[in-house]
Amino acid sequence: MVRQVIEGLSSTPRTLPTQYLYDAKGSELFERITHLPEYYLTRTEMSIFDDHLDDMAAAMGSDVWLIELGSGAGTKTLRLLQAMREPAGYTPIEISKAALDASLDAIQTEMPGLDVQAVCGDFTHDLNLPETPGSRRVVFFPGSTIGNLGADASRALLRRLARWVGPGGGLLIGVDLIKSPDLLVPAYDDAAGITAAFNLNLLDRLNREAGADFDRQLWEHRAVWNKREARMESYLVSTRDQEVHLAGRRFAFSAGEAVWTEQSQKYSLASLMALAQDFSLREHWTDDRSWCAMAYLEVS
Ligand code: AVI
Repeated sequence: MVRQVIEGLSSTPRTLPTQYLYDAKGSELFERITHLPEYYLTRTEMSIFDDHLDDMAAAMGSDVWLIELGSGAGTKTLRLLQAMREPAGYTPIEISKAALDASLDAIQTEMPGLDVQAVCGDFTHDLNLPETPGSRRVVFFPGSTIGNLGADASRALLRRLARWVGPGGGLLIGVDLIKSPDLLVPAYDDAAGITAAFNLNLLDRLNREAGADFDRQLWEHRAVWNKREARMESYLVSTRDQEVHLAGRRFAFSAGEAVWTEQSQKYSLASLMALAQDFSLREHWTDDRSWCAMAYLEVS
């Protein structure tokens, strides 16, 4: 963490590593974000699920071993598994042991006969997956989480997923579609300030875990729509000239200087498929307003 933070604060523009937004407090704040009136994403994806669950299960076919990336609470997954025709098994991949255990409890209670082989780990790294002989693998990756990775990392992940599932294997992926900044900016800068608290919590974590001395009162959250790159960008902006210390180093910030903490890529189907070069688009589903999409892709 210390190495990554020093690297980020020494680069131009300055950055802080996105993955550290999700400590216990950050995960709790993100859960609150998903219920905010301005944050349409979770609700909209759920409506696509409600309307098209059976179509998704049908597109995936039978005898499928479902692999889920970042399974979290796993509410959608249980419904998907129940809609699938005799799933061969289920592998949730989740970095948080506590979240993994909670989702496994729910699945095992509701579907006691299902073969479940969980992996506690980081799906952005190569992992050893359980053997799934005789069944087709489909990766389930909802929530537009791919949008937080950046183009290079998401391309690399999609390439790895294609290897994991192999020829004929699939990917059911949820993405947030390009839309007006009038909707996007409030979604990432809500009136109640929960997204601001989520972003600022990163500073508390770096103080606690990396020995930094950020004063969170001297920083502000900012959300910006980058039209050219089709992504929302979150920053922490220094409200005055100040110095921050970390691991024996001194970082000077001027008033108004912005440190980039997160990106949320927005997609068209074409831009998604340009990243997912090993896959072909089989089917996709959207909501009434075409705000979000679930796409089913297969390795040809
Ligand atoms: C998890 N991820 C898809 C969220 C997003 O919309 O990019 C994270 C988030 N950051 C601020 N609000 C939500």
